[in-house]
Amino acid sequence: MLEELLAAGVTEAEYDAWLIRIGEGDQFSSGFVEVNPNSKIPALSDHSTTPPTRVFESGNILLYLAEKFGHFLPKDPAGRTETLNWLFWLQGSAPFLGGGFGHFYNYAPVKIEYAIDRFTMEAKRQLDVLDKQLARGRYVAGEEYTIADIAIWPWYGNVVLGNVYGAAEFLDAGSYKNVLRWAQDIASRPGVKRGRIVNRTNGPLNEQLHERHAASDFDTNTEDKRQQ
Ligand SMILES: N[C@@H](CCC(=O)N[C@@H](CS)C(=O)NCC(=O)O)C(=O)O
Repeated sequence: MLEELLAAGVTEAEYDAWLIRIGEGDQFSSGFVEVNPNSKIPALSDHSTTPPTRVFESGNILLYLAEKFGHFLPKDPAGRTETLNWLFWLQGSAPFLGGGFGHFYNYAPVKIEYAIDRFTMEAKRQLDVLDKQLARGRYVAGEEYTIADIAIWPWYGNVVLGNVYGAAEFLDAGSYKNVLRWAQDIASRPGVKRGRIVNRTNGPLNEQLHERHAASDFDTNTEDKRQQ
């Protein structure tokens, strides 16, 4: 979202992205808990206000930034409501995809057939819902790129592009043609190409920017450069 705002010319969206290593428990440190008492990433602290404003829950972070800077959330009531329909849809659905399907299919140390079947069925049902919606327009909430796309792409976009869980074939991702077309479309956006590598600690070294404190970090501080 912040890279998209900068790409849209909002210079005030310049930001610091600090790395919170959840595998090492950084999310339980007192400083982080002050910003998000629920100890989950992402969390935002807006220091342009006095006192700083804390924002947690990814959906609320997107809404906060969209309203603060006036981008990616339609102003007309119908467009705004449809965008929020899909933003809230993502917040309700993603735990089934990540915590359900992703966990039992990919991460769980024991493979439980019933759990895999249950969450595969649900993940495919959600992909079908999204596919039907994307048959109606270029983006999730219509012809305009919104915070609904920004929220949904990292989950369902990455699944159909084969970037997470190694499950694209298993889920028959190619059959969700509209989701795939949308996922590829969004993947080509310059802001998305930059944003997806921020705070990333896996994958190719040139696609890992552990911390981002200035736009120039994309040129100088990716892990391939830091480890030279
Ligand atoms: N509903 C939250 C979910 C955030 C969430 O689950 N974050 C995970 C990483 S994807 C996390 O921080 N896990 C750390 C932990 O559970 O200790 C949001 O949308 O912001």
